[in-house]
Amino acid sequence: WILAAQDQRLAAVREVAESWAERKVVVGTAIVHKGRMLAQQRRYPARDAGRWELPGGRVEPGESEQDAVVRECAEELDVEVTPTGRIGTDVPLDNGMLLRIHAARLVDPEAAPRAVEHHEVRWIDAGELVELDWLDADKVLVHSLRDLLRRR
Ligand code: 9L3
Ligand code: MG
Repeated sequence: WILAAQDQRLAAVREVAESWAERKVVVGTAIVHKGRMLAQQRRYPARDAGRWELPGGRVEPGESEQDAVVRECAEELDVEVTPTGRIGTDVPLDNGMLLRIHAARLVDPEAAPRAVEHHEVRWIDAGELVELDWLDADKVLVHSLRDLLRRR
């Protein structure tokens, strides 16, 4: 029965791993520039209005995560970015998707991101990072993001 129990446990682990792997991904972007990171304040839906997030959105079918990062930053911030690698852990979202963060830098360091569809965009330092009213999912990543800022 020990072997049977082990089999059952393995099957359960495999089931969780597979369901996780099938989840759709929402990318978030940690744009770092001169020791600060860009945060944006949501305008909708109503329950998220006023709360802060990293720029990003759903990865479209057939699109790579890096392409989604570049597209979303162009749409939401009107800037061109280069993704440089993943940060932190995947965070499960209420809608069943996973939030996955990519670090990025501005292609043109002089470019000024603007809030196209958000209330506000703000360059924040490590101190402001821990104080902002983040969306629940983004809040999980605050420690990883602080490490990222300290490394740059
Ligand atoms: N979401 C959470 N944190 C983020 C981003 C970019 C997105 N940093 C959540 C909010 C929505 C979903 O993912 O429920 C899809 O994002 P969007 O298309 O509304 O930006
Ligand atoms: Mg978005």
